[in-house]
Amino acid sequence: MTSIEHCAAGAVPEAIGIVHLGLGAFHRAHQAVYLQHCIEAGQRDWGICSVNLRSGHERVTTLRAQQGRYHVAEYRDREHVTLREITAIRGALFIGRGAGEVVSDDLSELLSRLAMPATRIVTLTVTEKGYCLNPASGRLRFDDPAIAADLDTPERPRSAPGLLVEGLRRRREAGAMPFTVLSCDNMPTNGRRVRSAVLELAQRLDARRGDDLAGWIAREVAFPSSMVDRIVPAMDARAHRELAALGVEDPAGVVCEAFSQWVIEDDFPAGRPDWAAFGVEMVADVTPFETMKLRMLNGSHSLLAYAGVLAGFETVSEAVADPAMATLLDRYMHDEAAPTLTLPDGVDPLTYGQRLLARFGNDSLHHRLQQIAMDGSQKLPQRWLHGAQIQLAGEQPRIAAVALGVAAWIRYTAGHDGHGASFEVSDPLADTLQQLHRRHGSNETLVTAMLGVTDIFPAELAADRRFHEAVVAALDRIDGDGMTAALQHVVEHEWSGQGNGS
Ligand code: NAI
Ligand code: CS2
Repeated sequence: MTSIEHCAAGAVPEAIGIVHLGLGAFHRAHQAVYLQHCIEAGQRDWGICSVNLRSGHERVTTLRAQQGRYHVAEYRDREHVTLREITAIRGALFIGRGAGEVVSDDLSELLSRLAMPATRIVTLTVTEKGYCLNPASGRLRFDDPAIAADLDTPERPRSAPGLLVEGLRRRREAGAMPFTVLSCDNMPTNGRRVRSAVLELAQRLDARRGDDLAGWIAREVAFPSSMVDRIVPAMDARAHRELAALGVEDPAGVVCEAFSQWVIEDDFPAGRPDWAAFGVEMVADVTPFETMKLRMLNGSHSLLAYAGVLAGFETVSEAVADPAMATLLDRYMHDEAAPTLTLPDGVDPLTYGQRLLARFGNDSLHHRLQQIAMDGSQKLPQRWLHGAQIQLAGEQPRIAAVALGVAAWIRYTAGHDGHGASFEVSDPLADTLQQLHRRHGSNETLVTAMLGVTDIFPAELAADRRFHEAVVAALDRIDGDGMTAALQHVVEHEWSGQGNGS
């Protein structure tokens, strides 16, 4: 019998103070929930106008039809759920095209909204690829079609960096104070990354227009970094049935875990909600939190995703229930990731890791491994590779789990799961990776070619024989004996005799 705590919305925002780019599941279950608390407490100027670019037109129309009202079901476990009603999203816009045609275009409205002084913060969850950055270097990709288009028509931008640049240009023109830009995506130093993307684009445009917008942005605009954490699986028919079982028919509803964390650098010259009153940690430097979360949580998630799909599992909770998989994650976190971190004050890596394993085991969520496996090219550097580089620079490098992970990712990118079924690899670099699979017959040359993709792998890591050999050996084992046996081999040979959490 599930016990349901109902939290009905008691207030609606009176003004829109935040424009959000990326009206996905995570935004609805994380940022909007924190803002709901603020609004309920009387901070009524912090309503959100949420925007989808390129994809998610349906979500915008659904939310509009519900006047922005929807539900979030937060599961502690199967027996305990909190059902919240959210009214924080006051506007929903879409700018994009469907099948080559404009399906709906709220661009003018969005640009006006960005220019309004009432808009004091622009937040983003556009996924890693939405920033149009080279994942390894963090530099803006001028060859990205969205950036190339924005360079041609900067007043009609379509990319996230293009919208920020044009929005800020309009603010400067109107003599308005700039908005603060707050990235809430899983990227290292996400504030600095979005800042450099915006500056690079503005500089290129300045050179054409004889302007110094980039100089103004560099001086005037704040780009605090943030660490966000809450597991929010993509909504599917099963999750909607669960909502229905709680008595909620809500096409815009979201199901997630009860845990939630948000750590933000406190740099908001134009003002901000009093988030700290509702559990948000406002800090001077978010780096230790961000690095810890990316390597420990997201690094483990990616291990589960690639090894798990090849081993025939479908969801996170199923995969982590496998003892060998749980040992792999435990040892990865403690032996490989934790030693590379400067931990935030008071955080014990052992406890943090054990809590992560418990969260992964929450079987009230149906978190598909294929969702996490998406866009690996954008995720690997910050989740595994930076840590592996630190390990390899040390005296006793521990890289067995990451090497197994990279080998599993390589095999995964061929597009066949543990049951032999084919799937489409969803990744901006999928074509490049699949070409490499077609060109290289032996694992030795395939690994060399894959590690040679400089958009993902730093040259120094690709050239490290120890890393290369470990990946080839793991890939040979996956191909020869299967994923389950390859996993068992690592667990027995690398960590035999060590219990979980030791
Ligand atoms: P989602 O699939 O529900 O939404 C993705 C959003 O990104 C949509 O609004 C989509 O329009 C937008 N988007 C995708 N490609 C884009 C592009 N090229 N340019 C501009 N916008 C683009 O995914 P969800 O769950 O909302 O996650 C989004 C991001 O939030 C993640 O990539 C991650 O960085 C962050 N996040 C997600 C968590 C989760 O558990 N779902 C937890 C912590 C962070
Ligand atoms: C996941 C994350 O999809 C993924 O790649 O690793 O979105 C994860 O669910 C969140 O970061 C949890 O906070």
